[in-house]
Amino acid sequence: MWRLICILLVMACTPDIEAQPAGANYDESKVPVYPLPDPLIALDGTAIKTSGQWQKQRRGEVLRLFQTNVYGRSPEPTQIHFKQTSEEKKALGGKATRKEVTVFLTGKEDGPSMDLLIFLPNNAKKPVPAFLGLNFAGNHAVHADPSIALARCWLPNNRDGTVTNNRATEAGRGKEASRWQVEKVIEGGYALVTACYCDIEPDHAEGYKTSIRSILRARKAKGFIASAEPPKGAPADAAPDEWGAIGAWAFGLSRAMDYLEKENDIDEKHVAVIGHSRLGKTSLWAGAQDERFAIVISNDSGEGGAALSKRRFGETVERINTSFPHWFCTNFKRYNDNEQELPVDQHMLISLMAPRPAYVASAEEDLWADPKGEFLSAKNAEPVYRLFGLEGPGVTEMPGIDQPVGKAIGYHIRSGKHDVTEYDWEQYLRFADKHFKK
Ligand code: GTR
Repeated sequence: MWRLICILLVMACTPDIEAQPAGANYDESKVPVYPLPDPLIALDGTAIKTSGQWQKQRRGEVLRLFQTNVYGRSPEPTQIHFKQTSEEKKALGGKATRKEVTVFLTGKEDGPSMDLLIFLPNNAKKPVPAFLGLNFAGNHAVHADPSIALARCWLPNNRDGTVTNNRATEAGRGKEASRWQVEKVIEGGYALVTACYCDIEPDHAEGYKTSIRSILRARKAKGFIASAEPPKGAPADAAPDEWGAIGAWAFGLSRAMDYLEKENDIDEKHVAVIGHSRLGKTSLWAGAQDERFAIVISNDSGEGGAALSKRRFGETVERINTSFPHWFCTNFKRYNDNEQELPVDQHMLISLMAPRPAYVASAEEDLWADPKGEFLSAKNAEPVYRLFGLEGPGVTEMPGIDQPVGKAIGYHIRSGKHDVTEYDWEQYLRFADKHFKK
């Protein structure tokens, strides 16, 4: 009886811990000693002291380390072709123009495609700055507007009836609206551009078979060397540094950007790329590779996103590679339970955004994503931003709950759970106003 009472007492006192997946370390005192690789020491030992040296020598090196060890190499950009499928000039009660555009990723109408949903503010001087991000549940889930086309792609089944037989249903309309805050974005004078990530690759271990990953590989993969062990979540003869699903989704974001360069109403020089969770990992990897993204935002991206892997707090490399064998390249599996051997950590991914503004956000109850590790990544990217005369988070200690900090690198830890909320969007809009509307 006493034992039961003690267990119940412990559970009542640790609600955050109980809300997280079991079997992970949530104890700060168990974080190992973890020397971080120095972003400012090049592979040949040169100390990087100027922004010019960073841009010429070190940036490319760091990018290659992430390609080789974490996300894999992406193929060359393809030539897209696109078709507008709808336009409503009086959307959101007249406040916005809503468009839908299909982007054909290999330029061919019988090839893979993604459906963009675009909201443009009617009362703003064109071209407008924009937020671009992938969504989890289909464009129709982003806003309840019944004219938005239902997602056509494979989606994970959901017992709530929003997806059956891996197809979207009417019940899913507006399901993710709180995560997108369309009205707020429009009122702020920004466009919102989104597509469903499963358009680019269905999110499961065999998703590559029907995605752009296989289609481009058939054309371009000659240079790849097969791995010793058959990889999971990738073709049997995949090279150890061949791209995974995160690479494919990031590739999709870059192709969306190709379209935005052709969209007259959007100012392509002021596009912020945003993503939540696995799609936050994706927005970071897209922003690292494609410098056209003028602001890069990571919302609760955690392991393989903004969080430092070497801390082994919450989700670990082994856990993520086991649950999601298709997300990263095969080489990343070498670091299962072996994070200390990683030649990079995620502060170096944030560094790749410099001098462009970046924003990292955490949530207090999202220990699985390691909020402190996310903050430390932002903080340890600061030396690279300093080469450009810029300040990062600015503070030395992690800020309190709901107290945003930072100049060129913004950071906040919000109260509440793993999610994207109105509060998060308020911070991103303020950050974008500061940098885009100077
Ligand atoms: C979790 C995964 C996290 C995060 C999250 C999400 O299951 O462990 O890395 O990506 O999914 O995307 O919602």
